[in-house]
Amino acid sequence: MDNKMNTPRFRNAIVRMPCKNMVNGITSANLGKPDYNLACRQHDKYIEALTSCGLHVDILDANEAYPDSTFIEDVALLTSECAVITNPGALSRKGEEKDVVRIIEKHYKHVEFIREPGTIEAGDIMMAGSHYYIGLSERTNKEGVRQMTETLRKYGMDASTVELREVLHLKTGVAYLEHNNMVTAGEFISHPVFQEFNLLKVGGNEAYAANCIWVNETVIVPSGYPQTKNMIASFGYRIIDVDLSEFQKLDGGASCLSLRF
Ligand code: CIR
Repeated sequence: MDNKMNTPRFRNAIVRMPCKNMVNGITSANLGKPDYNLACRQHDKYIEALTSCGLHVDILDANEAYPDSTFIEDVALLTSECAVITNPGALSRKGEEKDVVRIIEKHYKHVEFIREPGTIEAGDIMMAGSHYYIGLSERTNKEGVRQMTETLRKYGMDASTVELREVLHLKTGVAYLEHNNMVTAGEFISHPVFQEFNLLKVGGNEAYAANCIWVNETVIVPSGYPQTKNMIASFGYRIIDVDLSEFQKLDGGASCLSLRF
């Protein structure tokens, strides 16, 4: 990123190919097993979308040892000042972060680590300028939040905590689109901490689309949610929609599939 105070400009993304073992990923969605081949095609389109926003995309090989490893967002927080490697809270995801360190070290001089007993998954962390909102969730514990906050402060950034009640990760239900605009769904619509933003409120029937991503003035949204798409477009953003049905079956959305920096 060029500038932490103003609108950022992302230049890079890292993604990880889905693995065949994704059919055994963690899920609460009740939408059936994902189709691996279709997931790979959807993932290719997702990469195309990132590329069309001007990003160079590093594509890591699939890792069959970790069914959820395509959701690479959870294993690192990449800021303008430093990278922080997380410690996932889900048992089957512990260790998933290890083989992304090498690629991150190519891009970052400062690489920090969250350590036991702290757990954190970066799907719980949302950047808004140099401030980071950190969800306290089933995956992210108080010690993880403490370590992350301390690390961010060390590099001149700051953080505050948001307690989650219903969703898996913070960014399952909220997305910052820069320019003070924030997409919110469910429990976050009336959350006091977000009332200073211009809230784009997503209805319950389209809640999955609240997990969308701002990439250099384009917003990548999951396809099939026309009200959310039109609402975001009406604010002047370019929109790309990508079918993410196979990732939705594993509770994953647009943010989870990449690290953007
Ligand atoms: C999990 O439960 O860990 C995966 N099945 C989904 C992770 C989604 N990641 C995200 O929201 N950042």
